[in-house]
Amino acid sequence: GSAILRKLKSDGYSNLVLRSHKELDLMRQTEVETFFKAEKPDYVFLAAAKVGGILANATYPAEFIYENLLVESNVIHSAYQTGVKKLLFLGSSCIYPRDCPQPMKEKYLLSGKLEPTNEPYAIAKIAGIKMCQSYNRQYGTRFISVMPTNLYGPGDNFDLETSHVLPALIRKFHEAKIREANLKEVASTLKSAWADAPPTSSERSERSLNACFVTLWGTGAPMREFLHVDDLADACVYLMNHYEDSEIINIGCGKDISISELADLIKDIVGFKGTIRYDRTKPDGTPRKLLDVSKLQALGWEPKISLRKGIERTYGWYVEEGAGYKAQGTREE
Ligand code: GFB
Repeated sequence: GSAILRKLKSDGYSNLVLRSHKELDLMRQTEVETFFKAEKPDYVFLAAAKVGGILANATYPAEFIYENLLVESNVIHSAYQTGVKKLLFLGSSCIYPRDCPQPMKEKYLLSGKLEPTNEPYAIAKIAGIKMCQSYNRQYGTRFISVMPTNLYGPGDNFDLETSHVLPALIRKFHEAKIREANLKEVASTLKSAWADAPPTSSERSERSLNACFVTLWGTGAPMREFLHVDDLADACVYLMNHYEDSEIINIGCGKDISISELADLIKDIVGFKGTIRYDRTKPDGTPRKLLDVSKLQALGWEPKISLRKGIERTYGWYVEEGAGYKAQGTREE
């Protein structure tokens, strides 16, 4: 949501109707109806959702299905009632079947079983798509649904329990780099103390290992596609202006990498020198999630931010503002 707002402002759009989560709770039907009747917006970007990484989805399935169903029902229905000219609904790539042929084409929606770790969230997002399509069919509305791949960027949730993988790894490597630097400092002050009774080399390597490693979840083998939120926002505004179809449309970059490759890239950008371990008690989730973006490309849209550049920018933001930023992991209007 905040990336779309940045994009609209930089493109010179004015007359933007905004409410924070505090000001308007989209789960409250009456509040939403009152807001739409009073403001009568022409165009609506429905980015608000309860979102989270693999563990948050598995731990809070009731919240993920309940909150998302309420938010999208209230907003889509009020948009219809008040004659909104066009609405863009943001879905997710997890709406596709777990064992979907890759890259995933729009036509594979509802062609197989969903990934169990995020099924409640995916079902809520599929319900949102079906609402848009049904309202278009019965009432002649112009509600479009876009399916973004895994997103990252400034303003993300960096909480280690509830976040997605990319912000989690930025934080884990950053904090490990600080531990690494502290350890070096401690080692140099202890050097003289160790002169009489130096630790054995195995003691020493045990100590430095404990301080200088980062633990990732799962096996590192799953493949994921990542898109910077500013590219997503650019695509959303582009589609609001150029896409009219009821059929869903994917938004991604068309390239994926394994979680272990992603970890190596973030480790390099952050400048951490230690080792990576894998906690195999944590789930891997979907083995691969790569979107087929040919439909979007045919409309003339391409992403502009490479993964390395995007992570560098996001890491810069995290160091400057992220540590003090209130983690969302919840709805954002
Ligand atoms: O980003 P993520 O949480 O969600 O995890 P999904 C992606 C992969 O990274 C999984 C691994 O295989 C994780 O096991 N991973 C490794 C980690 N280390 C970590 C870590 O420290 N934190 C996290 N979070 N993951 C989500 C769905 O699936 O994708 C949502 O649960 C949504 O519904 C979102 O659709 C886009 O990509 O697996």
